[in-house]
This record gives sequence, structure tokens and C-alpha cells, in this order.
Amino acid sequence: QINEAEAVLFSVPSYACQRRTTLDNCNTTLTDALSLLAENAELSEEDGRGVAFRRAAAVLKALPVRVTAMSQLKGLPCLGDHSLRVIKDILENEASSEVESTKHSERFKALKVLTGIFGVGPRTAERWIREGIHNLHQLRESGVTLNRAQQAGLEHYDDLNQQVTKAEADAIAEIVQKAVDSVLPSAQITLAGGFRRGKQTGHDVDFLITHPEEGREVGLMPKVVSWLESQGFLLYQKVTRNSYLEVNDGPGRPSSNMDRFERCFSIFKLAKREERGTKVTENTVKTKDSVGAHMHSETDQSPPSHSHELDQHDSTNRRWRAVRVDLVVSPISQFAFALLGWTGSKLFERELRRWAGHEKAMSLSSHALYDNKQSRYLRAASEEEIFTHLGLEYIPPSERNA
Ligand code: TTP
Ligand code: MN
Ligand code: MN
Ligand code: MN
Repeated sequence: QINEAEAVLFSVPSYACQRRTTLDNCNTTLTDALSLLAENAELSEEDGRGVAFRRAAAVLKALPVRVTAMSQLKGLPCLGDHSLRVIKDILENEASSEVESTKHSERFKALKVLTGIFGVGPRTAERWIREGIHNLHQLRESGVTLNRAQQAGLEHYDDLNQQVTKAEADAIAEIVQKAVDSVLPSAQITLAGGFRRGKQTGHDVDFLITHPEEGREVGLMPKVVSWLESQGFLLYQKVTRNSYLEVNDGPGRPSSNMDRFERCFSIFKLAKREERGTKVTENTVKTKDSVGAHMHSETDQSPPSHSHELDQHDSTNRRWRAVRVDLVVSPISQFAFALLGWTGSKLFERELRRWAGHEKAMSLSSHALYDNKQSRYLRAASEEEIFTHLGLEYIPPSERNA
């Protein structure tokens, strides 16, 4: 029992990018509750409320002890009235009535299920709900028109809503490395996103691709994607062209934080572990028994096509699974910014940009850092240099889990 007078007060800086947030979280009950309210706000397109709950949760994630009394929260930043009310409710009654009623509301459940489809955002989900569509069955029966992404998302719904493991991410990395090696030797790939922060699972796998010689990366994405497609590794892909140079914002600074790299949203067809062997190269020599993601040459006796239709609807007998993969190509001159921008967490990124703008009069994007006072771009060859430019202590990826 903690005596109020003895309660330890923690000093926590107010920007998440000033803090070290590891994956060890002593306050999961509280942060899960606040994250659920954040998610509900985001699904309802109330982004301001969403960020407020995310910031409150992030402060609790950064604490070295479990919170058991409201007095421990004195002086902590980012805890608004609403978040404090939720925390108090949980500390006193084991659960927050608001969180429980949100979690079990038909609206929240429907928004979760529908936005769980790759290619479906809150706005589309909202529209469908208004049309009486609350679940996948109703969606399939409704006859609404789905775009190509949504069709793939619906088809692979179960796989894509199952967490990707680190082992699967590593297997995908080998495939992407092989693709890159095949089309442009000495191009480099880097695992970004949650896996770079040390997470053991994720909702997708994120890769950055670059080349040590500026300019050599141009045109790389379509070649990588063609190679992957020709080897049967892709169930879906959409490449969006880099428009960074095409956009005319006048001299100097980029107009927004929107990322303009050449990128590919994809769904990989990954052979299951027992099928995969230890190295990708082993897949190339497998023939008779191999299906799915295994590579095959033109002369291969058994192209990986035979039982897909049957496989599709019986995941236990399938020898592959669908995995979401994001690929991003960056020129080497922007690589440090791209890496910082694509490592996350999303809140950490948002806070970095807010810090840059509000505290330093700088604009940070995944491409560059612009100093508004000096009216010039600040170069950086590493993430460390970007933190230095921003006047921040360097926070390694494993401590960016805000
Ligand atoms: P996500 O893959 O959505 O998230 P994550 O990898 O942190 O977590 P999960 O395990 O659920 O996959 O995003 C990875 C990072 O990429 C995140 O910091 C946001 C960033 N990002 C985009 O998603 N889109 C963009 O256009 C830019 C610039 C960055
Ligand atoms: Mn990710
Ligand atoms: Mn995510
Ligand atoms: Mn991603």
C-alpha cells in the first residue's frame, strides 16, 4: 500500500521524443484502456482526441513503475481531465465504464472489423455501417463495389489480421534481399517499422531500400516488384511513384509531412516455416512438393499453381500465408531521414515533428530537415545527426516505443 505522502514523483519530459520508451511497460492495463479510446477516436475521425489519448498512454508507458494511486501522477505532462478520469476509474473499480461500453458497442466492433480489411479506412467503414453493413458476411452479401486493394484485403482477411512474427519478417527480408540483389547488386535493404524497434510481432513488415551511389536507386522499385511477381511472391502490389521533385511548393521547404518516396504496398505470399527451409536459396532447388512462394525457374517441372483455389479456403492445409509488406525506396542523401521516419512509433514520429516545429522552428519530414531561421536544409548522414540538429538526446530505435 503506497502512502500518498511517500508516493514517488517522476519527472517526465512532455515530448515523447525526449523520453526513452522501451517495450517493457508496467502499466499495460491503463495504456490498453487509453489506447482503445484513442483507437475509437481515430476510427471516428476525431484525430485530436485520438492524439490526446495516445500522448497520455505514452506518458504511462515511460514510467518505471506500475501506477497504483492517482497521487503518483502529480506533475506528469499530457494527462488531460478525460484521461485522468479513465485512469481513476480503473484504479478504483478495476475497469473503466467508458472503455468497457466502447469496447462492446456495435459501432466500435463494426468499425474494427471493417477497417481490419486492408484498403478500408474509417470513412469507408463509416459509410458501410450507415448502409447497414456491420460484418464481413454482410459486406460479402451487400454487393458493394470493392477496389482491388479491398478485394485482396477481404480475400486474405484472416491471414492479414494474424500477427507477423519476427521469424516471418526475417524470411521476408531474405526474399526482398534476393530481389534487390537480382536487379541491382549493392543496393541495400533495411528493416524498419516495429521490428526495428525490437518488437517480436507486427501487423506488417517495413523495408527501406537504397543504394550507396546517389541516383542508382532511380527506377528500382518497378524492377524489384517485377522480380518478386515473376517468382510468385506477390498476392497484391500497388506502387506509388515518387513525386517529391514534381511537387512545386516554391523555393525551399516541403509543404507537408507527406512522404513522397517511391513505395509499394504489397501482400506477400510467404511459404510456411516447414516449407521454407532455412534459406531462401533452398527454395529454388525444391520442386515436386513445393507450392506457393517458392521460386521456380522457367524450366521448373512443377510451377506453384496447382491447388491455390482449394488452398485458399482451408488455411490449415495451406502451405503459405499472406503477409503485408511495405517497401520504400530512398536516395542515399535522404536515407537517414527516411529511416528515422519509417522506424516509428507513429506517436514518436508525430512528436519529433511537433518538437521540430514548435521548439526549434524547423520542419522535419521523411526526406529532410529544414531550418526556418537559417532558411536552409540541414544535412544528415545518420539518425544521430538528426537528433543533434534537433537539440535532442539520441534515442535508439528500441527506446522509441512511445
Ligand atoms: P506501421 O507499419 O504502420 O507501424 P509499425 O511498424 O510501427 O507497427 P506494426 O507492427 O503494427 O506494423 O508504420 C511504420 C512506420 O512507417 C511508422 O512510423 C509510420 C511510418 N510511415 C508510414 O506508415 N507512412 C508514411 O507515409 C510515412 C512517411 C511513414
Ligand atoms: Mn510495420
Ligand atoms: Mn500499425
Ligand atoms: Mn507499414
